[in-house]
Amino acid sequence: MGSPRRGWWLAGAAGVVTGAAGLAVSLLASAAMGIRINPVVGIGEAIIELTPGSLAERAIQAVGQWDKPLLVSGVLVGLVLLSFLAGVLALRSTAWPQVVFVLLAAIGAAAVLTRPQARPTDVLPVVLGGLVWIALAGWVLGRLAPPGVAADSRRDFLRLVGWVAAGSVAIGLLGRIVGRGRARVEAERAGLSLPISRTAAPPGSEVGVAGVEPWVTPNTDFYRIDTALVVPSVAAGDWSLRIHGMVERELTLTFDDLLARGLTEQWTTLNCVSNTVGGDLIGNAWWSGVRLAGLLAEARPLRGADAVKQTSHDGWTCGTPLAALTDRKRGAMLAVGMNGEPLPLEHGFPVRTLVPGLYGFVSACKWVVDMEVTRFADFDAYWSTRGWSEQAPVKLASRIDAPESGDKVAAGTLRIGGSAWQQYVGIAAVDFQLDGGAWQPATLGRVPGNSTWVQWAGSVEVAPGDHVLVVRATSADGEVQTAVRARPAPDGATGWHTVSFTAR
Ligand SMILES: Nc1nc2c(c(=O)[nH]1)N[C@H]1C(S)=C(S)[C@@H](COP(=O)(O)O)O[C@H]1N2
Ligand SMILES: [Mo]
Repeated sequence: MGSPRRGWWLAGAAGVVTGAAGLAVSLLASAAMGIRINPVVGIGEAIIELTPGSLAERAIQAVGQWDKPLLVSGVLVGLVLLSFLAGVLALRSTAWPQVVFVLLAAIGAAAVLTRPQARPTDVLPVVLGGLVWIALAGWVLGRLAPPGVAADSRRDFLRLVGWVAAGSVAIGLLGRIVGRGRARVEAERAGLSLPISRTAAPPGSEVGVAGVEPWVTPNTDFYRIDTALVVPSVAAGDWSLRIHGMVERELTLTFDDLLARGLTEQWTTLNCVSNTVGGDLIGNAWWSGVRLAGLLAEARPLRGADAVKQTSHDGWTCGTPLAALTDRKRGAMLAVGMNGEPLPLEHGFPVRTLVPGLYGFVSACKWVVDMEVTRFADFDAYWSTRGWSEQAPVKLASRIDAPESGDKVAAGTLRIGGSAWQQYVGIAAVDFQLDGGAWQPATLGRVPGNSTWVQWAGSVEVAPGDHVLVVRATSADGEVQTAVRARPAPDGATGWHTVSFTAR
């Protein structure tokens, strides 16, 4: 392997390349997922937090505005040095680089997770980068371990390190591009002033039982489901929607065209067909948008059309019954606002479809750019080719939020509550049953219209011991929620939500 000195440098360089590869993957994942606290930011901010105030002040006085760039460079230099060390240690044993990189990943994860605003998912990029480190430590640095890289395979080793270095640079560049695209659209979104209002939950909608999920779901807590690995970054100025197919008059709308039609606003609950009984893939928001019934009336669908195939900017498709979009009472819309803000990027900025009463996978197309009026018989949408139904109206459902399964509560009078929903039909009543006794009527929160969930509340007397609580809703159509258990696939779960808890 040439002179020992050169072997030493080569090993260190391979270590640095390994370190850079994991970091590049992790930064790309952060950019793609829209995570602000990437590992470098996390460690930098952790250092700021851990530095005694007086020392930080003196440091800032010494370097002025350069404090942040210097901190970031410092973090990177630290990573380079430790990666170099990992490479050199690989000459002794394959285990050493693994130990160094696992430690580094653990430090990164701890730094990210201890940031005050961190969400648990913010750690995923660090985990991904850590996995790359561990894989490369075995695959690349493992070749350095005794007996070491033989002279004849030295060129192969250099080539491998070269490829990994080139890959890291490519991933790093991609991360910058993704991050910039997103940052540009985020900036545009922050500067948009839409003619939309912000509204608090209507009086009486909250039943006031501790533990019941709020009637309005804040945007940051709203469940998110989509197939996009990278959230599409579509600027409002670049967006347009084409309505075509079986229509007399094709329409193409820009974002300004859309706003010029005038916005309507409404409370609507959106839920996912994958939600299990008692699950939380459901949220309720104040949506601002343009009614689809009016737009489709302008396009004048042809006789025989029964569906609209919607396509998103990232190529996802769904099929929606034409009748649900043209039904003026239902209030299907192209939404631009969610809880008084432009749509968050994750929820479809700049425009997404919202159709009360249909599960999201057949209606709520985010980043929607194309609507083809057609026939169900003539196309397959993304999920209908994967075992899910072509049509999927929301099923009648109810949920217990308080108590939760496994709770230990005080014996005596217990306040219970949760929510019930069947959008566009509405909820007439909710009943609950304790320990197999008689069904008792719950009191319901007041709701505006029939397309939101409804909170319910009640009181039960619980003696010390184990208890089982069951809930069941009745729709405004008189349907009583079925006890028959069905899985989410192909068109939505059914069954009564049941909670076991203990009183003492
Ligand atoms: N472009 C696009 N839109 C989509 C999806 C998707 O994968 N891609 N998923 C749908 C599904 S399955 C649901 S439940 C809702 C979820 O909307 P949300 O993420 O805003 O809660 O979006 C729908 N719209
Ligand atoms: Mo969904």
